[in-house]
Amino acid sequence: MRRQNDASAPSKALFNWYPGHMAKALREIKQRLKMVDIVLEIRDARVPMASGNRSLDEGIGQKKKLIIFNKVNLADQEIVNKWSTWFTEQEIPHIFVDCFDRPSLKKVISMARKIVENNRKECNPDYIETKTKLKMMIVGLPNTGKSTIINQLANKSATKVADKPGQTQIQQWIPIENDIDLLDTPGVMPPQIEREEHGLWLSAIHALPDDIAGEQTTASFVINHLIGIKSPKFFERYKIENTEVTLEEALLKIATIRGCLRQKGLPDLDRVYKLVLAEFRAGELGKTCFGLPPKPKLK
Ligand SMILES: Nc1nc2c(ncn2[C@@H]2O[C@H](COP(=O)(O)OP(=O)(O)OP(=O)(O)O)[C@@H](O)[C@H]2O)c(=O)[nH]1
Ligand SMILES: [Mg+2]
Repeated sequence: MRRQNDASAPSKALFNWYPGHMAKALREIKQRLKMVDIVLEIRDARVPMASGNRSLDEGIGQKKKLIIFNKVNLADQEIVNKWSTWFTEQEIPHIFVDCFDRPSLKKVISMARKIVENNRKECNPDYIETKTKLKMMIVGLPNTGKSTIINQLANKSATKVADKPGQTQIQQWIPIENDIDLLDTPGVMPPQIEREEHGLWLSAIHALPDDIAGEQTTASFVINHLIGIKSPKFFERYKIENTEVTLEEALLKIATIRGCLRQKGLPDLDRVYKLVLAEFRAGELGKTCFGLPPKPKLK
């Protein structure tokens, strides 16, 4: 079921987006697993848990995996630190990166190489380290930056990128350095989004296309979130002085300050929704995360 421009409480089904090409992509990922040494799962640092995908995990099975939380430059550093501690405690290999920052991205390669080498040693105690080719598969939700990471590592525009979910449609091998091959794969959503809230988070970061939840629903959620966390950049950018502002007041103020007006000075809210989403996704309304790590269980 799809509804557009409806800010009322969205139904669960609203967020399910699993077109046929994703089922095919998942099948192809499973088929190619045998060919790779390690899977790099790309998630969004703003949504560390809900930008994972259980169906991908099941598909990957026992294959070694390194999680890369990309776009850390758009995330709240304090919350990122909490997540990093939590993933370390769970002994889940991971790294947070801004993939446009080359040195941090280079660490991905050394970490992946180490995991593969350790695994080879575990499987074969007589194994002697040799410089064999490293083959890595890049998987993850749509729009998390898989292709951008590959291009950054390859230092050229080897695969197409765009700020829209579903850009990559076919698998493609890309050689980087002399001894590494990376396999780019199309983004795969979970067949079911478990919590309504997660659908909103994934819409906000544009892992889901805007016509699934509707721009009004997603932009209203984003504005409420930014008011809730009192994001200074949000208030500064739209010159909103009252941090207790309501959604309706904020929408009117943004329309006025940014000239999103129809005839007779009426606010053009559709333009406001688009503007807020574009500016939020570009990081101009402040760094933020959705969700916190699970609390430790009381013993
Ligand atoms: N700010 C920021 N933007 C990023 C980063 N990495 C990727 N992007 C942007 O995210 C958008 C999506 O990037 P893609 O590489 O096409 O994402 P993808 O995961 O390959 O997407 P699909 O092919 O649709 O699954 C692009 O606009 C990139 O410029 C990052 O670390 N920081
Ligand atoms: Mg891509």
